[in-house]
Amino acid sequence: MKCRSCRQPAVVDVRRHNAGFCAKCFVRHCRDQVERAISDHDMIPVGGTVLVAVSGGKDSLALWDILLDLGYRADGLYLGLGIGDYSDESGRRARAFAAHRRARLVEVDLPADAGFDIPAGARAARRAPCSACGLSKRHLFNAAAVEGGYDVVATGHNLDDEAAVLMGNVLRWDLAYLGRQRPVLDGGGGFARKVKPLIRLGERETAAYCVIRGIDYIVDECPMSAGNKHLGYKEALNRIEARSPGAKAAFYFGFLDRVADLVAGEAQSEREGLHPCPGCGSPTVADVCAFCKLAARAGGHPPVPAAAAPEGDAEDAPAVRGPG
Ligand code: Q46
Ligand code: ZN
Repeated sequence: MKCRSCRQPAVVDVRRHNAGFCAKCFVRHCRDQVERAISDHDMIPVGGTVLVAVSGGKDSLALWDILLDLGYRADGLYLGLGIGDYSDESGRRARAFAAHRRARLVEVDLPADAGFDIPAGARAARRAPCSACGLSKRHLFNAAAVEGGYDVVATGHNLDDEAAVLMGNVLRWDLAYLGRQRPVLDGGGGFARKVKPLIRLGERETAAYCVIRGIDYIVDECPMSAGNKHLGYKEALNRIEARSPGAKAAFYFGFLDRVADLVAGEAQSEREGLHPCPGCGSPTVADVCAFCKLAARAGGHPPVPAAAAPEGDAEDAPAVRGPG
C-alpha cells in the first residue's frame, strides 16, 4: 500500500478512510483531524488557554503533543488516583512527556491532597471503581481548570470512546446522558468549558501516532477496569467495524449531525438549581456535591486548590502562541 498523500510506502492503514499513510503524512493527518474537530465545533477560542487531562496513556499524550504542535497554550493536568503501580507508572509517563516537551504539568494527588484513593473510595461508597473514579476525575478536572483560570479543559476521548459511550446511552435510551454527549460542553456557572478534540481519530490511530512520535505511554489497562461496560461496547463495535469499515464513524457522526440537537434540551434542565457546594465550592444541585460525599465516606476531604503551582514553575518553558 502506498501513502495517500505522497505515494511513498505506507506504514499505517486507516480502513475507515480506505487509505494508507507514510509516517510523516500520518502525523500530518492526525494533526489535520484534530484541527478540523476544533474548528468544526469551535472548541478553543483564539489565544485561549487549555488544560489537557493527561493520564499517561496514548490518547491524552497524543492530544497534548498535537495541541502543542498546533501552537496552543496547553498545560497538562495529571491526577494521581492511588491505583497502585498503575498510577505510579502513568504518572512517570506524564512527567517524562512534560519534561521532554518542556511543558507545564499541574498535578493533583488524590491520596495526598484529598486523603483517599480510588480503591478505598469505591469500597466505602459501594460504587463500581470506574464510577467513583469518573466522578472524582470530573470534579477534580473542573476544579483545577476553574481555579487555574483556563479557558478550556481538553480530554483525550477518541472516536472509539465516544461511539462506545453512545452505544451505552442508546441501549438504555438515557436522554439526559445523550443530551450531554457532545464534543463541547459550554462553561459557566462554575463549570469549565470541556472539549474533545480527538473525536475524529480512533484508538489505533492515537497508538500509531505515539509510536511514530516516540511517545512513551502506558500500555497496560487500568487494573480496576475489569467489568467496565464500555469495554464490552467497544468490542461489539469493533466486530461491526471489521465487517463494515466506517460504521463506527457513521454511528457517532450521524448522532452529532442528526440527533444531538433534538436531545440537547434534556441536559440543559440539569443545570437549573445549581449552587456552590458548602464543602468545596463546586456547583451542585444537592446539599453537598457528590465528590464531597464520596470523600467523606472514604475518610477524606475536598482537596486544597488544585492548580496552585507557583507561576515560576513554568519559567523555563518556551513561549507558545495561540493559533492565529
Ligand atoms: S482509571 Fe478510573 Fe479508568 Fe481505572 S478506575 Fe476505571 S475510570 S478504568 S479511564
Ligand atoms: Zn463539594
